[in-house]
Amino acid sequence: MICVHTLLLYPAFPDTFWSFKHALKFVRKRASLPPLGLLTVAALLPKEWEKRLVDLNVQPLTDEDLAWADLVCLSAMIVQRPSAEALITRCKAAGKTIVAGGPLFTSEHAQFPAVDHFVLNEAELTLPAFLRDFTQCCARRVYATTEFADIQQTPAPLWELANLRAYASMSLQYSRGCPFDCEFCDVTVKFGHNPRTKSAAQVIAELDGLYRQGWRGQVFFVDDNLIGNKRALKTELLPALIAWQQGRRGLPFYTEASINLADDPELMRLMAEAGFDGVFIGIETPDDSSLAECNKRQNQGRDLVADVKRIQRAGLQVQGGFIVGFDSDTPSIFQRQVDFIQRSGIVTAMVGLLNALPDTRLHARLKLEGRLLGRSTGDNADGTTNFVSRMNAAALCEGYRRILRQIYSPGPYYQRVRTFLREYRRPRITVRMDWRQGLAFVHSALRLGLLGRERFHYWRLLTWTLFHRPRHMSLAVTLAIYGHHFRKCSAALSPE
Ligand code: B12
Ligand code: SF4
Repeated sequence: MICVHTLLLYPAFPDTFWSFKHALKFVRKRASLPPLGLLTVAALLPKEWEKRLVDLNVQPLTDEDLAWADLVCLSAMIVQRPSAEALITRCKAAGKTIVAGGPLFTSEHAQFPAVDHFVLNEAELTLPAFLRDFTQCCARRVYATTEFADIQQTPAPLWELANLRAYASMSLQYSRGCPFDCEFCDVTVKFGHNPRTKSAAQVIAELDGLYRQGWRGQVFFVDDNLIGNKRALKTELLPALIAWQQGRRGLPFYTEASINLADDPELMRLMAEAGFDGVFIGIETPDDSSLAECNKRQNQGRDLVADVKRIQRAGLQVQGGFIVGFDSDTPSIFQRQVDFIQRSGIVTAMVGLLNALPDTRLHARLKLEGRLLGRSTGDNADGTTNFVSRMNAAALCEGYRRILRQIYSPGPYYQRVRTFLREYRRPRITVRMDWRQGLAFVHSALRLGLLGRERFHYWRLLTWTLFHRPRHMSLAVTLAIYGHHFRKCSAALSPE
């Protein structure tokens, strides 16, 4: 077998709410998470091939990297399109062969004429055929499939290719797919409705791998919906994680799940016991007709604030995704979203404008109705949308900005942190305090407590926490830093 020098390339993210760029500076980290897709692809490539990862979010691509490479493997989400296009131009100018895969190319490969080969959908299924043809010098341009992979066969990601210290968190995937069917979601298009899970032994082996590499921080389970298969979770994975955490300092986990988590006290208890301390939930909207419109049936007819509080009381911080711009939305939606977010104590509230991603049912409907305006930027929180909304576009845009101004301005933001800390039960496992946390505190005291316009709120929060929730002090500082990031991003979108 020949040895191919393979350069795995991950384009830069723009500076968005999800980049956490302004918060990462406080802890001296360069990016939130490593590119798990590419690390998984690396594990699927022949062992004999030499591999190098360049994640542009943590390091630049050098001419030496390019000169070294025989083959470039490129991955990207839609939001990374500008950086991906620049990388394609640079790699082609250097005469390199490019193989592209991942969400951007799986949805829109026709828009990249300069790319040599597309290995689309799940690499477990499409990469073997490409590798076979490539080594026989007869590789086709496109490899795609409509099947879903058996992820019990997926190898552990090659963590050793990444500089773990550059990242705030590690990622790990237990399942793919989600049983629900929200109209705007492209996860189910790409990964199906039947949640496929890895075995508990695979996940434990991946955690062992991370631990061996010296990782002692947070781990994000990047599942679309961790609780898609509750039975496997309760009987296999969570007991295995609980056992794994015993006898070691342990790693804190966070994940994504649907709101019906609140209906299952046993599941919440097991998750907290296993080390989960946070969960991202697509709340979307407090408006039942908008929920019906997008077929988010699991959120309908519920007291969503009470659900959130139940999850917080179980020891899981809820981060929430919210959307405005549904056809059913009326001008009252903006204030209702703000009120909801404030009452729920969801500190990390990611509010976006509805966008139609390629291949989704929403995209198909809007196309049929003649309302599509063009392609989405891939970031639903950049204040743009790609279809003609029912509400007047200027009113929608202004209402959206008003939400951001209100929820991230210091008064309501810090109030929300207190609302949350009142409910939240301290998680079982926390990250060990190290010099980075100490530095983050000093940095925040200077930047936010001395120079920031939120200084009054900052010290009020810390004093309140000291007296009422002293064990949450480090979390309070972290959330104050997040607030700084959110304010920076929302100010860029919505200058006062
Ligand atoms: C983790 C994650 C993140 C992390 C990213 C961390 C990182 N460095 O990658 C964070 C939290 C930062 C994030 C943010 C966002 N994300 Co995100 N994220 C995910 C999530 C949940 C998991 C991705 C993952 O790691 N999967 C595990 C790996 C193993 O799977 P994979 O990447 O798909 O790779 C497989 C294949 O795609 C393929 N493959 C991938 N790359 C390559 C390359 C080659 C060469 C080959 C051959 C194959 C191949 O092989 C792999 C194995 O099968 C996905 C949901 C999902 N199910 O994909 C959304 C998802 C990727 N995110 C999405 C979006 C929209 C966003 C945001 C833009 C949110 C927003 N504001 O609207 C932000 C943007 C970030 C920013 N800074 O601006 C969309 C992307 C849609 C699209 N078509 O582009 C997804 C699909 C979720 C969704 N539908 O909403 N995200
Ligand atoms: S619950 Fe989340 S992952 Fe599942 S279909 Fe809805 S938006 Fe997609």
